[in-house]
Amino acid sequence: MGKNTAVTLDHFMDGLRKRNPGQTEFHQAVYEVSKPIFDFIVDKPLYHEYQIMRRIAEPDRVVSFRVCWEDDEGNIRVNRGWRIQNNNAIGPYKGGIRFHPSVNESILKFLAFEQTFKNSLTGLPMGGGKGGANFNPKGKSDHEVMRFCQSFMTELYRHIGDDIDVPAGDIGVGAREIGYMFGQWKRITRQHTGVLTGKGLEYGGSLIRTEATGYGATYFMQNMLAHRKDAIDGKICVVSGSGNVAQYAVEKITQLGGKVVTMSDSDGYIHDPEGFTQEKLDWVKALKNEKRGRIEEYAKKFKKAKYHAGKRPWGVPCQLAFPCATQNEILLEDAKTLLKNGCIGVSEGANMPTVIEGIDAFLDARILFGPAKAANAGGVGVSGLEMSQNSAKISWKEEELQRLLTDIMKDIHASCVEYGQTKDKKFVDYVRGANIAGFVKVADAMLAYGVV
Ligand code: NDP
Ligand code: 2IT
Repeated sequence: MGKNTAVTLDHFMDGLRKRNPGQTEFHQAVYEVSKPIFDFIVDKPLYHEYQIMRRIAEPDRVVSFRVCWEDDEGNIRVNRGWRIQNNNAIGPYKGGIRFHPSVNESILKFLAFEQTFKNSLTGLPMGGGKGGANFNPKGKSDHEVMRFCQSFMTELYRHIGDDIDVPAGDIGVGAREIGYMFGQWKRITRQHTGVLTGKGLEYGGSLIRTEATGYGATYFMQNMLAHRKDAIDGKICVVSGSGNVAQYAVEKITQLGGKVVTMSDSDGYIHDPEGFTQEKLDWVKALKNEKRGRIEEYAKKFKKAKYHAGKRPWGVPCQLAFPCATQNEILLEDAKTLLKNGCIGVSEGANMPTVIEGIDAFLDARILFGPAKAANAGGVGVSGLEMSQNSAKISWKEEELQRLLTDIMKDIHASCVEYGQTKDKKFVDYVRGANIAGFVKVADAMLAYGVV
């Protein structure tokens, strides 16, 4: 064995930045994970000798391809698609597909890297992957989206499989897109298996997959609060986003007695001081999912609410914050504002919504901070359950799935406490806990395989 034991975090990060120039989101995600891991493995030479972090931070493969399609006016359009297969040490690659104009290799590499640790935390046998395209579904007709999805799958199909790599939804990819992609996969391969998750209930989807990420992020907050003998009931909550994750976070928070006063999209946020009810939320679901409208409409319909164009909701005073839109949406100054206004808990429904300096501010203030890979793992957790149902050719009942989701979130919380609690038991650093708990299983599987 060589002498790789002396590598420091700085040296490791310097190398990573040099090998991946300009991929700032990827650097950020690797740094967030590596900080606690390098501390944890300082007296564990095997992980150094076998270059475990270096290997997890080098995707198994990055597939990039052209996606050509025809719009409704007969113009030929060209986009770029990717699938990043980061690590399959503990199970088939698994992770969502994102369609958004901002998508690039750096963003997908950060997401695939994060997914590896998140999936490990769920306790289910899933490796980490992510994919997507720089395609903007906004303003496109259903048939344009269909043609794009078909063209995307015409290349992607050769890289995936129910025991190889199982994609799902993410930003810009919901039930409609999964349907079009699954239809094309089935057509090309003549197979009907569980190769995608988030499928419609008629063709192999699982109950509560739609709800799972938002519900799960709320359960994670509930678990963090319960650990401090506190609860969501009666607390003012600020939520960002108005897509899949945000909608079901708002639903569960409201059911648990929290008062949600904001939702947002990329154009601005609405502030409803009276708080959401199920009725108002159902209106938002129809606006977003069926009419594909903008959140601004909410303030026209519900007169007590105000729309704030071009702004994020973090200035609205709250006790709990649920970022559920996208990466880097809580900057350092937003974190400071939240703290100043009395925020005591953050549960990240989105992936990497808080910048590193913001995370440090939350940890320094010792508030409850649930990092994405723990807090939003309920979505991929139920995807794992969808895979199990598909391979066994059965469907579990809703009650059973609800119980399994709450158990998954409880177990993730317990793993974070196990690895993240300070010696005096006065504080849980959930960032440290989640990263180490996610790392150990993947790392030990890699050690078992030797050098591959
Ligand atoms: P959706 O596409 O359903 O909704 C995304 C929401 O975020 C929309 O309100 C969208 O606004 C807003 N948004 C997207 N990009 C930006 C941006 N650049 N700036 C500001 N707002 C933006 O996606 P999801 O709800 O599925 O995903 C939200 C987050 O949750 C993402 O970080 C995703 O990775 C993460 N996640 C999703 C899971 C899932 O199961 N779906 C699982 C785990 C994590 P607009 O309509 O204007 O684009
Ligand atoms: O970020 C995520 O965990 C997801 N987009 C869901 C992945 C999945 O495979 O369900």
